[in-house]
Amino acid sequence: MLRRALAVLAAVVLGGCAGSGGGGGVPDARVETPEEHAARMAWWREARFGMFIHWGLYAIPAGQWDGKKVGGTGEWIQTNAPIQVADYEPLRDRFNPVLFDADAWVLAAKRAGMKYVVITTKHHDGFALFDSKVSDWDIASTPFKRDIMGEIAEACRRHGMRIGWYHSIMDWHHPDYLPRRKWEVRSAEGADFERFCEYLKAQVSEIMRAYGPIDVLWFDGEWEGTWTHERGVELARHCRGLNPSVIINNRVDKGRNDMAGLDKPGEWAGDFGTPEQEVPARGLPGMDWESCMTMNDTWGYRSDDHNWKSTTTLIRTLCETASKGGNFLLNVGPTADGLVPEASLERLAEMGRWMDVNGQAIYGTRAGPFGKLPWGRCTQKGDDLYLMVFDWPADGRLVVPGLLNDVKSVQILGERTKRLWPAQREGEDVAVTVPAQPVHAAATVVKLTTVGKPSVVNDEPPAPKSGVKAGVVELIATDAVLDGPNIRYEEKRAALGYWTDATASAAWKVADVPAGTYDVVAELACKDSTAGSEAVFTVGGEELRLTVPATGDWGDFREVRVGKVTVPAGTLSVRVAASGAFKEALMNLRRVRLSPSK
Ligand code: FHN
Repeated sequence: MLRRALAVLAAVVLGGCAGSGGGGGVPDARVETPEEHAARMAWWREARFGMFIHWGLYAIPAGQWDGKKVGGTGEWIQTNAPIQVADYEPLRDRFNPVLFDADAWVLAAKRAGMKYVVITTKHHDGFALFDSKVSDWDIASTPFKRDIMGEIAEACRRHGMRIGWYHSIMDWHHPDYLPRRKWEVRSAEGADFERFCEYLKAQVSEIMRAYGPIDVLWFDGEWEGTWTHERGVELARHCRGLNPSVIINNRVDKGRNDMAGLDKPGEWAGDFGTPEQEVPARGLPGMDWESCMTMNDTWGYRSDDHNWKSTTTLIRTLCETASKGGNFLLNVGPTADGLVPEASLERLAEMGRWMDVNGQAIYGTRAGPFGKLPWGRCTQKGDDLYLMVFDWPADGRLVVPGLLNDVKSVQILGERTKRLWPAQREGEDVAVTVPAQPVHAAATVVKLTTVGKPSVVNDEPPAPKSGVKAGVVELIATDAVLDGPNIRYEEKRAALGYWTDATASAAWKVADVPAGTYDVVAELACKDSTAGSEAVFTVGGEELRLTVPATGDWGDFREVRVGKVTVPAGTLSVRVAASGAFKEALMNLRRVRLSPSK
């Protein structure tokens, strides 16, 4: 699929839009070879760690409007309040971030061990942080006037960092963008989306031409119906035509499976998948991907968001992401004055101290060979295994399960004696003798060099847990096929969560189900204030409806009887979705069980 997707992108860049009969007027459609693609992606795969920056007019209200708190992330305040365009525009006259210092921001990223910076040139509110020749809804029309993109680009080059531009397709300001928000008074009369696409292309051309070669284009806001696969393929072609080495994310096109970030099967433009606020349970095998996350709960600055993830969590997420072969794009949301919040700077500095010692376990590594490790994660580079140990063994024995190789050497990164540590074989496992105390509480890295290419017995991802056991059909959250926006598997709850969109669904297929009548039970949780949504369980050909009950909070799971069904023998399809009344979220769902009726 990846090679075909590359062919799509390459053909778009170098020839007509793939699958569209060669439009675009560029005759020489040449497919980028895997070697050329690998060369283009090389620095990005090496980097593994970058800084995301969400900054714009929304930093001024910082989550409040008309004296009231507005829910949601800071950069969505225009829609969440909501704020009519005419009432949002005066923010332009107040944007004067006199404390903005591009070098300070870029150095904070560099000292954290990050290798690239991706900053919002334009978010959904349409406001350009650069001096645009095609709009006065831009930085030049503010008291600040300075060209933020230019200063960031120069600082990145000064400090050896790669440059990424985030650019939103969705635009809540431009009169030609459609659809309008439901709450808008602004008429859609005369709006011409084709004209908007020309405007979008013109601004993308500006940010690609005005600042020298840009390394990453990070599109977003691609999910609305007006943006199409054809438009995405054409925009990607246009960008690669301006800079053949630019790397483009999958949100330029329509291939993103929402927050899960991975491409739906098919032929989509874009070089990497973009899971958001999570690390996919099994990574995204066979494709490049990057998990983007906030450090607290918001992308754009909110003055009231103090829910900061600990540095331990951030370091372990970096380890988790790299151990599955992905990049980690960690966000900061600067204030309206131009300062990165102190809490962010503290965490970045602490991550940097960890990376100073352990960076080799992250940079240029690929996914480790193990399916699951009880004590931590693992990355690999040639014959070196970087065992990133979160739970340090109290007995001084680190057991590496299923490692078939003999061990050439064992070092512990940052360990003061710099000595080698003994390893002995124990059946299929290798036990490494380690000191009583870890080097770093968040993650201590044991670098184990094998004799020959590492191979392990449990290199398969965990087998699906769903199936028929003793006549009972168990459907486990982790095996569900998810569809629709936001819904995702939450490791820490071993359940499906973020079921915040009424179009989302979870589905299972189970073979060899005996014919019979079954009682259907769901193990679910639902916060009291959100209870009452209507769910439909489609089991085989029957539909069971459930009004989702309150269970206390999102982590309070209990078994709820859904109903009774009769099914024929064979493969059974089960699907759970919202149907009818819908509150903020449908439920958190851990499992569905069908037990033979007594
Ligand atoms: O709606 C945006 C959101 O504001 C933020 O920019 C994130 C970052 O990946 N992207 C969209 C939500 O998926």
